[in-house]
Amino acid sequence: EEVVAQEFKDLIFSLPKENGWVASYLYKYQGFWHPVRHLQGIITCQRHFRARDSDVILITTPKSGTTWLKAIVFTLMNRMQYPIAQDHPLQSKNPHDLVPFLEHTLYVDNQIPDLSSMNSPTLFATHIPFTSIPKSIQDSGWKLVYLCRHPKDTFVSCGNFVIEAFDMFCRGVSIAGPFLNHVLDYWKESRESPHKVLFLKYDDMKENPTVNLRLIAEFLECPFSNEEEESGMVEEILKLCSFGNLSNLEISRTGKLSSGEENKVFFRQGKVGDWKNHLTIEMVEKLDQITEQKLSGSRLVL
Ligand code: PAP
Repeated sequence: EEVVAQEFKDLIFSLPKENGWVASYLYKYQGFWHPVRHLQGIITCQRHFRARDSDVILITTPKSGTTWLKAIVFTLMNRMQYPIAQDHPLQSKNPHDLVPFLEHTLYVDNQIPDLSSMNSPTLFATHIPFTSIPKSIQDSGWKLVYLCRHPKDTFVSCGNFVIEAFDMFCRGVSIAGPFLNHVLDYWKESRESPHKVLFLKYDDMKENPTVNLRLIAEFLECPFSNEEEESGMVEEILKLCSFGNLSNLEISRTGKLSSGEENKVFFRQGKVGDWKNHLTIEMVEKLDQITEQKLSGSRLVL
């Protein structure tokens, strides 16, 4: 363990470092910025995680709608085991406690979990950028659902509107940033391997939730049967996982995650376009210009 710890310290000292605005410092590893604890988790995960063909991995950048995606996919994939009822796991657990993060939960603090006893297919989540994703995931028959959000709403959802934080976000210095590189890498992968990567947008999910839920179900090879469609299962899942429902549950208002964070921090407004209430015209112009430049030629429109 000491050897590993020393090896990690040597690595940390060799990496570019910046003052963070959510974490105290961010380190640039394989082209992306991470707080030290996440970075340690990523490296342990890269070394030890062995994906199985049936695994499903949900990928987001922070504040892109991770909580929502976890709730939806968990409910969808486990709909036989957990029918929608009063005792559904979402009634008593935050989605983050139902779908663990690889680098923040399972492989955090040098833990190496034994995943062999977990049910198959297993559902994991991560913010790891595509370049750093463990090789075993790339080599397996994994399915990956990526959810992105418009950079302006993502930045605002981070809850720090000071100009220094904004400038850093624009320079790409944010957790798992550069934000747009994270998005673009998965976008490209989804174009090259559409059967492996499903690319979703938060705004789109808000506008067309039923279409997107059916898309996810088909991608994960668990489409809704005619009976399920007729019984209103699609709408029921969306209602259970809606912002209005989840944010009002007792567990969301007063509960804490097993890691100690208060559940209420994951539910703020759940709306598209709140940036209009927080960003100045100059900020909007700057971020729009950076986004347009970065995405030009990619055929991705956010
Ligand atoms: P995390 O990185 O802390 O896990 P994440 O869940 O990715 O956060 O994103 C939080 C955003 O998703 C919040 O957006 P807001 O700040 O603009 O309000 C949060 O409100 C929103 N959110 C949480 N649950 C839902 C939901 N069920 N439906 C839609 N949006 C949701």
